[in-house]
Amino acid sequence: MKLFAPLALLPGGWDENVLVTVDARGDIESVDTGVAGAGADLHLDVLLPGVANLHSHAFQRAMSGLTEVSGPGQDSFWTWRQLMYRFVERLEPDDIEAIAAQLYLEMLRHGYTGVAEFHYLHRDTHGRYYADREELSLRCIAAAREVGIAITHLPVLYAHGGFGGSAPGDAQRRFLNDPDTLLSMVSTLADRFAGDADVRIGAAAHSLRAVTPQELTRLRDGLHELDAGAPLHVHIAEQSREVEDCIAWSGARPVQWLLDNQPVDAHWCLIHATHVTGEELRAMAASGAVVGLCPTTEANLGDGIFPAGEYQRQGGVFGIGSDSHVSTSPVEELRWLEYGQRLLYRQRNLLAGGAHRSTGSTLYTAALNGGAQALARSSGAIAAGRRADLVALDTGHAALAGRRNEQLVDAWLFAGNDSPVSDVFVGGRRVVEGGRHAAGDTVGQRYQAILQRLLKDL
Ligand code: NGQ
Ligand code: ZN
Repeated sequence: MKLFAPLALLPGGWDENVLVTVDARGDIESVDTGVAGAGADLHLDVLLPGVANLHSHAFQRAMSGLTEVSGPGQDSFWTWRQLMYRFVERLEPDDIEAIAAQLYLEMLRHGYTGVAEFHYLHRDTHGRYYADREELSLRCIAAAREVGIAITHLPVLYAHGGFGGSAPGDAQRRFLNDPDTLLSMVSTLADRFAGDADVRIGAAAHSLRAVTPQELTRLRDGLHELDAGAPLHVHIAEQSREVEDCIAWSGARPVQWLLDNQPVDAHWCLIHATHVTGEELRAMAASGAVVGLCPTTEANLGDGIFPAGEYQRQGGVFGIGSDSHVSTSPVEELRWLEYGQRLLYRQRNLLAGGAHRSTGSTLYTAALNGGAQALARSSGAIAAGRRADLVALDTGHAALAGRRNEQLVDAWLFAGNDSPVSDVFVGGRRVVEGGRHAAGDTVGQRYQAILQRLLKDL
C-alpha cells in the first residue's frame, strides 16, 4: 500500500510530498520525499507516527467518572482504590473484553496506535484461576485484535498487600499469583502470539508493595530468559504515603531502592515515579529506563507532579499512559504534562526543550520514542523498517486552519477539544477512516448493554 501526504513528520523533521510504501506485513518499506502523489492508494493531509499508550488498566475505563463524589472523610488515592476494588468484584470475562474493546477503540480514534496493558486481574470472582489460566489476558488481547490496536500485554505479578511481603487483603484475591505461575503464563501467551506482529508479551511487577525483592528478581530473570527484549514495567513512587512506607521498610525511597537493587535499564518502564529527589531523577535518566507518565490519572488521583522539566534536561526517556482512563486521548496527557509545570512554576513552554522550539512537537516526539521503547515495538517513526503505525490529521479542521509543520502539532495538542485525527493505521491496516472506526457501533452497543447491568446497584 502507498500513502501520500503533502506534509509528514519524518525522523529528521517535517518534509513535503511524502510517499510511504507499506509492505504486506505492515512494515514501512520505503519513504520517498519530494515526489508526486499520482501512484498512491490514499491521499492524506498530514501524516505523523502514532503514539503508544504505555499504561492501561482497561477495566477501569468502565468506572471512570463514578468516583467523583466525596466520601464521608477526606478523599484520596486510597479511598479511590477501595471503590476500584469494589468494582473489580463484579467483572466477568465478557465484561472485561467488552470494556477493553470500547476503550481501545476510543484510543485509536484519538490517535493512539498501541497500548501496554498492565494486567493484574488474573482470577475469577471467587479468587480461583479460570480453567484457562490466561483467560482474562486472552480477553484483553482479543479486544485489541478486534479493534486493531497493537498491544503489548503485561501480565502482572501481584503477591502481597504491602511492603515487606505482608499478606494481601481479600479484595486483592483476583490479582494474586507467584513468579513461577506468572512466568508460565507469560510463556504460554508468548508462544500463542509468536506469529502476530501486533501482539507482544512482556511482564510487570505491580509495585514494590506487591512483590518481595526475591520475587522481583525471579520475575526479571525468568522474563529475560524467555525473551531478552521483553519490557518489564512497575508502578513506583506514585503516592507520598508509598514513599514513607518504603523508607520505613527499607530505609530507602522507592526509586532509590529499585536502582540500588535491580539492574534498571532500557527494558524497564517506571510508571509514575512522581516523588523523586534530584539524585533519583539523575540516576533514572542515566539508566535509560522509560518513565511512564499518566498526567490525567495523576491529577485525578491527587498523586503529585513529576519534575518533568528537570528530567528532560537530564536526557531522560519518558512516554505517556492513560492508566485509569479518565481520558483516552494523547492530547490530554501531553497538554496536562505541560500545564502541570506551568501551574507549578508560573511560566510557559517549560517542556519545549530549548529556545525557539515547539512544545507540542518536543512532547509528541518524546512520547513517540518512550512509547515505542516501553512497548518494545518498532513504531514511533516514519522510516523504512518501522511498523506502519500512523496518524493522519485533517487540515480542514478549524483548529488547524493555516497552520504549518510544528504549528499543527501545537494546535492539535493545545488548541481545542474536537479531534482533528482523520485516519489511523496500525501495522499498515487502516483502522480509523474519516474519524470513524468501522466497529464503532457494534463495540459501542455491546459496551452500553454491559454497563447497564454492571452499574446496577453499585
Ligand atoms: C492500580 N492504580 O493497580 O490500578 C493502581 C491502584 C495500587 C494506580 N496506581 C492500586 N494509579 O496501586 O495499589
Ligand atoms: Zn497503573
